[in-house]
Amino acid sequence: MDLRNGLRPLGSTPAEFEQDLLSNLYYRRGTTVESASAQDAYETLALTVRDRLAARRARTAAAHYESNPRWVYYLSAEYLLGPQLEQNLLYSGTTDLAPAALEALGFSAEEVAALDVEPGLGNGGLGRLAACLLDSLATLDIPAVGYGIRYDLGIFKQQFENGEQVERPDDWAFQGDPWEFPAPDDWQTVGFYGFVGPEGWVPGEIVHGEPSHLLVPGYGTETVNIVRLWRARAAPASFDLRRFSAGQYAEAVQEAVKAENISKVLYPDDSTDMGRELRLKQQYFLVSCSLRDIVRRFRLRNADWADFPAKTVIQLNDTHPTLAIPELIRLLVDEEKLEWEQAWSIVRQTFAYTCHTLLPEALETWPVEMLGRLLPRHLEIIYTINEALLAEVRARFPGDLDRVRRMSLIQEEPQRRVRMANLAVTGTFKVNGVAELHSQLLTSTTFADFAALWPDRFTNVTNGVSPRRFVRLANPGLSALISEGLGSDDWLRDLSLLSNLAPLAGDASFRSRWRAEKRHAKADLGLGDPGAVLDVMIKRFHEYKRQQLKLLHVITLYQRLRNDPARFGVPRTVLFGGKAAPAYDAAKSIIRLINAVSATVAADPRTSGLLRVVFPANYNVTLAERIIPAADLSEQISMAGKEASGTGNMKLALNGAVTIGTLDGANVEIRDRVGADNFFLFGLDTPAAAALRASDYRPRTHYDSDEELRAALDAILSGEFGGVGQDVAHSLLDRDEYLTLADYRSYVDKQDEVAAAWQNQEQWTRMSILNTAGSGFFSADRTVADYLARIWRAEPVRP
Ligand code: 7GP
Repeated sequence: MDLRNGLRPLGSTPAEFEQDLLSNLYYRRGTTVESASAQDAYETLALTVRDRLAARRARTAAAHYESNPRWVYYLSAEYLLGPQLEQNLLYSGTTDLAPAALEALGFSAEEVAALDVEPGLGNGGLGRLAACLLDSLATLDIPAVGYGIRYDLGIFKQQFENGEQVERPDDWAFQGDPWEFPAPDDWQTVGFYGFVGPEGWVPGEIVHGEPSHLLVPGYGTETVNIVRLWRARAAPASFDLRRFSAGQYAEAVQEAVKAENISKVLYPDDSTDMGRELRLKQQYFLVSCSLRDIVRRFRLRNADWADFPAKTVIQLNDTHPTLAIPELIRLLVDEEKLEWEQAWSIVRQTFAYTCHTLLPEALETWPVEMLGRLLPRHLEIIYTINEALLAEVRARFPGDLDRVRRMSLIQEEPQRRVRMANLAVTGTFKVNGVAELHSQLLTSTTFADFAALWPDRFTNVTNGVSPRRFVRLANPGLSALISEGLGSDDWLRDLSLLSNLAPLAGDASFRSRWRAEKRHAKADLGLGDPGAVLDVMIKRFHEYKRQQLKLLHVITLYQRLRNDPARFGVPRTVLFGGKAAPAYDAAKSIIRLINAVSATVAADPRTSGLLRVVFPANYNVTLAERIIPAADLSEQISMAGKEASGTGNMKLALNGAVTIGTLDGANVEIRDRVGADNFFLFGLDTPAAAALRASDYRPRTHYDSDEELRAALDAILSGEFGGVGQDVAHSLLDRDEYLTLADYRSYVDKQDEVAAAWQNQEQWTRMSILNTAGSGFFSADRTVADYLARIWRAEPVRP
């Protein structure tokens, strides 16, 4: 019998949906209508929706098996998937069925939706990009699997105590996660430590990797892909029964606890030495489990290793999974007994690497001593790769010892360390940056030596975002208006169609409806003053992103309000959102100062109705989806040459926010597409910023010469804002690493233009519509199409 066709189809009528909900409540949840809690209702709804996707998953897997396609494997230490319920309702076509069925159980859709906890398995842009790419891979019917780690504790919950960030654990799966399919029988073993003997590596410690997967449905297609997440489990033998019986309870579980710590927590920061070995263990754990799974999947339909690169492309999401390169060599040479040359050639045709940064301090390196202790065989392999690399460099650039030193996989001074980015470039066939400017800077600065050796290896793939999550789900009102304006909702699968909105910017009645949608979104957020510009800066806290520049502007506005009201401009609500790495003191000081300024401004009756500073705690995907639709002004004000791309900038522009920004990252491309008239540009560009940095930059000259800047910094220094923030002011006056003071005047003047533009609401709305109309390029569907054309070369398979 054809089991696939034997699957009973799940109904799509309200009665059938209700029936399924009921039977899931009884048979799978094991409870009854009378005793069902809201949590029961939520989990039962999740199961009912998930079943519909699982049926599509079964058909997808069958089609994949049938066609034995080329696979795209995405290896990422982070995924910021966002809340699952609303997305899966939309993608399974059950959004309209759920409320009535829940009602029948005695629950409202809202109270049930509020129980949907987002899996915060990532820090920021890199993790959210991974989630958007998986969404688009499924939407484009590409056979793909995402691999990651199922951290018990995701990105910390941010709370403010006396204005300071405090971090609380995020036990996101405490009640279980109804969306995931655990497969405890499918575990892999992972080794650590030990030694290299004549037969190869003999690990000294063994940990099990237990997978579970989440469904990744495509939009408007049958395809459902998966993301497979690994969780560390102690081998059963690691429980010491003898000690337990002797009453030594802690000692009895010591080994098991150590093993399971590997997937305990997502690292919110890698800037401290503490826990670094554990982080390296996490990276190898991810790589080892995933490669074994990839090989198992290859073998389902293939026998010959020579076919591996044709059937497999593995994308490394930054350097965190770079150990996959030596690990695949180890599997091929030590376990499969291939020759080194063949193994190296397979590796070099299989992996590709995406770099997500321009900060030199964010390029990972590991102490040789640590890596060699944890993974002795991998260190040998890295040395062998390095010998070949350096031989090639010497042959191409005879006598250029400094170049050899720079390109080596091993940094010698001040401590011997393995340079993971160099390894990633050496072991892959393509390396991409994430925006045009970023990719140019990678080849002209970060990887200039490698680009000289292998120019064809480098390419660009500009980031994109999911229009389903960040427009359709986040902003249903505006989405309906867009669909009406365009005559269909085809734009959700072809975002370039948004360009057809441009003529509607000239239509006064369309503009007034557009404004009404912005007003609704603001009211939903509880920031309902429609007369005030909602000025939004949402992103991780980092000095290069320059939240401190926005804050200086806020202080200047506050001082104008008191001393020179004529220069104040228009009413504003300034909204900050974001987390700082727990060990990043300078970023935490900026957070504390923002909260202090917010309190001072709120306590001053003169600001009433004119200036507000709000900073909701714990910015995450859930909150982003509420803030982005409401925003009027998008702050993208990093020091030029530092932000690789940005993706919040795209989400905000797509939802009709107008950007004030520097020529950095993808801002450059956004401005090109929405038009220079619809973008507020300020500040030094990359060459000017680099030149100033290289010169004898004196931030104090700006303090001395600019009265408003001086007043703002003096206010901080004098303790006017709850007595905090002096450290922020001193750091700006003494060092100003990211040229905040140099860009202050240009920024504040540009903000005055923003205020003037806001006074003409018709003109502003025109700009807003043209931002949406011009942003169709920034769909993650286009990003995936570019990855396919430039790197992956995989074909769609439709179930
Ligand atoms: C971020 C970049 O900072 C951001 O500009 C970019 O849009 C995003 O990746 C997606 O490409 N980088 C990270 O989140 C990160 O952790 C460290 O980078 C390597």
